Amino acid sequence: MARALVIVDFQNDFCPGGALPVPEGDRIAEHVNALAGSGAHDLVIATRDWHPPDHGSFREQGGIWPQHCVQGTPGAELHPALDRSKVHAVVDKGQDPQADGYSAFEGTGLAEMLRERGVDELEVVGLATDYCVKNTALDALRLGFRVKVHRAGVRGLEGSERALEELERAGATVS
Ligand code: VGL
Ligand code: ZN
Repeated sequence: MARALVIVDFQNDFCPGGALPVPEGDRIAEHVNALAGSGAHDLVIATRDWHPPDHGSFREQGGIWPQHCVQGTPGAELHPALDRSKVHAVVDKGQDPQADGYSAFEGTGLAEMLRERGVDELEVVGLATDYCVKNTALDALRLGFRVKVHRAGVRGLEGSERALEELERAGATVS
């Protein structure tokens, strides 16, 4: 069986200076790069929040977020501090204008990609702990993957602790 590292939405718009900045979002880089380069994963995946310009989660469309991670814009690019040379595949999420698309499993084919490669265990890091990291990890647990979340590799919009507790209750390992 195989293990994958999933780096959730480590993008410019979720880092300081971006459109929807997560406090200290850029501070995960060192831990994430160390994990990606550790050789402990058979597959390293980076997800991108990848919204159409009229995504329903944007305030202009009646949603709750400022416009962020619009497909093809600099804000939607992976953060430059992420060592791309260790990333095997990029998975784009949040493309359906009508769906929140917080989870990297929503409409992406990620579960099939992982199963094809025999992955049964996921290590999850990235941004934001309380939205896309949480929803991705909860979906992974529901789908039957073992899930480990690295505290040093996540940051939240409203903090991380509540989401990490919820993930532990749902069966994830938090370290
Ligand atoms: C996210 C809010 C809106 C995330 C994405 O990546 O956690 N949060 N879109
Ligand atoms: Zn989004």
